[in-house]
Amino acid sequence: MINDTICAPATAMGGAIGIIRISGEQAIEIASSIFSSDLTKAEPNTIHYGHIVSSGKAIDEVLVSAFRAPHSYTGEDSVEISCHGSRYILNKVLELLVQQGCRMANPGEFTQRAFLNGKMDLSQAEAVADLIASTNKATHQMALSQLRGGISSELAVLREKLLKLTSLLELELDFSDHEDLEFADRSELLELAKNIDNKVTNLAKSFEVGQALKNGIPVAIVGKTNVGKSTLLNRLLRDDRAIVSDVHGTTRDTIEDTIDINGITFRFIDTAGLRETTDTVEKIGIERTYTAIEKAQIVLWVIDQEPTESELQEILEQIKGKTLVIIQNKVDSEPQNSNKKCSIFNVQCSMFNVQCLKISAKTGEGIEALETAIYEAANIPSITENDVIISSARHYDALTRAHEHLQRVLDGMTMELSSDLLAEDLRLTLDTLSDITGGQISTHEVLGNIFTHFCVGK
Ligand SMILES: Nc1nc2c(ncn2[C@@H]2O[C@H](COP(=O)(O)OP(=O)(O)OP(=O)(O)O)[C@@H](O)[C@H]2O)c(=O)[nH]1
Ligand SMILES: [Mg+2]
Repeated sequence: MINDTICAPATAMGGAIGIIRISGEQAIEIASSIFSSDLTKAEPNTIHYGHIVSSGKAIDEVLVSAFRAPHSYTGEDSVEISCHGSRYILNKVLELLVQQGCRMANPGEFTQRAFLNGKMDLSQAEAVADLIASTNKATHQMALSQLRGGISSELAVLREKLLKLTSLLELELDFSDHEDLEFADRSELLELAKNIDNKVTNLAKSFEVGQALKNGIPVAIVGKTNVGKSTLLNRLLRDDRAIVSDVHGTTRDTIEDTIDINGITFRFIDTAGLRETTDTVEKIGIERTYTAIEKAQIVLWVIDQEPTESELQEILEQIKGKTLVIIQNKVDSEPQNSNKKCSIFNVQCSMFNVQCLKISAKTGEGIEALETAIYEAANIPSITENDVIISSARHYDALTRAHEHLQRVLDGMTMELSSDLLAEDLRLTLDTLSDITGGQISTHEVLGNIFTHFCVGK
């Protein structure tokens, strides 16, 4: 029901100030009924000082902001009450509001109303949740671009092109018996369709970057037992996260944590050291190491002495398809006269075109250079708020389906199918793309699914 009036705390409990949000037809009347002065004549976008009153007693000294439809976040009459952040006060005010006829809002219900009232499209509404959840510069930029309509405007351009293609094909159909009329060249239409498909595919491809930025780029730390993997994890996290000991096989399970390097989140995964073992638990741990390698984008292979050429080749064999950085640890315990800069190891690595670094996880030597190497290995394109990057699985799914429909259009065109057969797939492409902005979505189930991931009060 969209015409009831909802309320919810909009701030986390425990701050100096707590804000309660109310939205709906009765928002101003209900707020007025618990406020020390009359708000029903309040001008739009005004702030009022006074008290929240219950049975003639003041509960708190507050500021009340009043917004009139359609100029509010939800597009409805809305009120925000700024109280002191006490849990007691906030609960009391909410209780009074419910007594006066408000309903407690579901998660994301304010934003859902903003969408249903046409204040934003669905991709922008989703960006609100991403903006709140953003933890670093990259995720902030992505959410901001989406909120400002980045995806929506890219899709609007695609829509224009698809409509043009559809109408040109329809023209062929309508006048196909007029032999003397000339139509747009089929090869031109094919170019147009290819151009649309390229754009759709590129957007879908950006999902990989979007996912990596959102969840952190997975970096597995692997190698034989006792080489200092867990010490390295702790050093990178600047935290005593994993147990370190000189016993071989200390780490039995994968241990994950994230840090930001230059505004990008990396998810480091410390793993059980690789060795032959008969221990059942350790075996399971080692299986998990291989799973971690599979899932990682970057693998840091740690060794504690110069590898032989065959060892190096063995490592390269195991890490196919991943970005590999070989790390020789424990340089602090290397003999004084060993040349740290130029070794056979370095020469070999450059022969195999692999990055290699010498560090001491114990003293911190070489860690800064390692962080730079990890950042470079991630190969993240620099992102500005104007770049459109897909970070939602729902959008990715729609783009993949749109690409499939477009493929059928392209195949049909090369097979010179008639326009009416192509039109159906073109219509499906349009429908699928408009799922992203919410043009076609009306079922409660789909909307409910999207908005339950929001926090209450947003
Ligand atoms: N001298 C020196 N010792 C180190 C360094 N890094 C780790 N160690 C020592 O090497 C031993 C093993 O370190 P861990 O970090 O537990 O090694 P690991 O690779 O996680 O070992 P497993 O979990 O058994 O696979 C410990 O005694 C560490 O103190 C280093 O840079 N220099
Ligand atoms: Mg360990």
